[in-house]
Amino acid sequence: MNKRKNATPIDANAVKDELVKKYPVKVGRKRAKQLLVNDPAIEPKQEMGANVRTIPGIITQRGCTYAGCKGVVLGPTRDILNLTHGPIGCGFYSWLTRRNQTKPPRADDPNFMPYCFSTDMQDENIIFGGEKKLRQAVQEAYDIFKPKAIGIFATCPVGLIGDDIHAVARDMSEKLGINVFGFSCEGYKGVSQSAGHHIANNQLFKHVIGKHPCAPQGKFKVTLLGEYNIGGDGFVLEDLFQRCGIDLISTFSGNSTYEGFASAHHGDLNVVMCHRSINYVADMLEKKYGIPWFKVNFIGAEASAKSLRKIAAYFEDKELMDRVEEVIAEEMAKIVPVRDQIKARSEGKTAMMFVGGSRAHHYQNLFKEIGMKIIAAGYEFAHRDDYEGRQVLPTIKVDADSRNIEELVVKPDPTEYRPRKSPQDLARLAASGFAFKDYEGMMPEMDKGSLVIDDINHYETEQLLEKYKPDIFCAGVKEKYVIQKMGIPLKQLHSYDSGGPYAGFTGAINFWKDIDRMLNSKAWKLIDPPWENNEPLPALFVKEA
Ligand code: CFM
Repeated sequence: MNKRKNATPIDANAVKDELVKKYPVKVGRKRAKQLLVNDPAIEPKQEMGANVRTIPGIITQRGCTYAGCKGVVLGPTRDILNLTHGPIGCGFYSWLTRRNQTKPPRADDPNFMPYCFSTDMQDENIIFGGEKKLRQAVQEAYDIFKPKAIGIFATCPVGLIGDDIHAVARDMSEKLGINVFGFSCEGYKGVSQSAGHHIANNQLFKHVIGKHPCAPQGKFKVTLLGEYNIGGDGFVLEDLFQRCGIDLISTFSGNSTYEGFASAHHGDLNVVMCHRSINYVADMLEKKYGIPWFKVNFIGAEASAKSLRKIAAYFEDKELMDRVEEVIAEEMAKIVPVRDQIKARSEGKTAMMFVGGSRAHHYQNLFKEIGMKIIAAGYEFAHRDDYEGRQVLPTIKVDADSRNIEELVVKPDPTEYRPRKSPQDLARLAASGFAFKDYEGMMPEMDKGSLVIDDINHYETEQLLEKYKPDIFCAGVKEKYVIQKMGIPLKQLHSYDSGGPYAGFTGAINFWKDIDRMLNSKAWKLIDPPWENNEPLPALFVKEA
């Protein structure tokens, strides 16, 4: 047995109390609302504190609003020229570090992703204003690349000095005759990158979606929302859909194009992968164009099979259903031997995962399929609905920070609204077990007694590792090396380290093989974590009166 394993089971409530007690009283009170010992059966349901400001001084895992807008939502689109108006670091650090991939079908198709565009603001632009420089940059970008659309992204200093990026966008759009639009996604605009997703999607909805008049060909037209082609996940799904005979007309926004966004209103179904970043787009597409949506999950073999079956059942087409079953059978024949072989080594091992706004939930499936146990999980920036389920939406308190982010009022389009299913069809499908517009969230699927922590910080992470000694920890690059120095392997669930794809069936095999290697590497046992040999240095966060 691993010398670092605990002999007795851990009392999660005691761990929670201890974590919270270490803080100054006011801070502890706030953190206690974001730290729960899960109990899915309890009534009334547990309420998770989420989407609130990180307390200053705490080392959070979160990113900024600009990152969520420019890096996450628009980053994977290859033919919109994304121009950061700001200091060079903002553009540089949001450029491809997420490993989002793209594949233009022809060699001469536009692909701007290998470039990082920025106005490179200097002190004099901050003092005298940067609009002139921005105009010049848009002109220069147009002259060199002739894109069909340019997106302008505001960074913190732009908001502080008051440059009007939208006025520049309007003028330049008129002058150049292309679609130029701005994103007021200053880093401080919201409490996390989640606000940036919303700003990005609102602008796409206003300026791009619905602009392409010709409907793409296809019998079963689907748009995939919230799949960002990290490590090639989107490529796996494109292939899977094609083999099943499902026509993927648009993805938001993995391997995406301007035309794909502009054609999304021609789809007959929207399926949502990452609920956090895009659920409002699904709602708006339904209201404006009459396209129903439901949640899917292509992380995990069982989850992928279930999602494919759900799509086929929606279209109520026997041929499609049969083809989907054939593909699932082919894939499962490859999955089962690998899964069982790895499961023999991984069964009963423990994992913790603290990532983003959807993967801390989705990846639990992959671990469970190889018999592993999730002892603690949490999101960086998700909202209560991602933890507790969408039924809590009407009860979420709108605070000053969320009021800061525009909520679009959407009405049925006078010419393009066309309900894809009649109310009777929807009711019949619902009666057969279909859950439209629904997401149950992470907590109902987690074990009783597991810890759920929102916006975990570095201190809490270290404490969890020391107390629980999990077999693997999943987070991002900021955490990776600190945690590995403690003798615990860390799998990056943002960029997948250098691995992936992890979506669909082939992705599941890739993931299990990577996890198997990490769990069974002897290297970790050679590292002595600091708590084994060193006396802890006593310290207080602030001196309490
Ligand atoms: Fe959605 Fe994402 Fe995520 Fe996200 Fe992200 Fe990401 Fe993520 Mo990193 S859109 S919420 S802002 S699934 S970049 S592809 S991995 S934190 S869990």
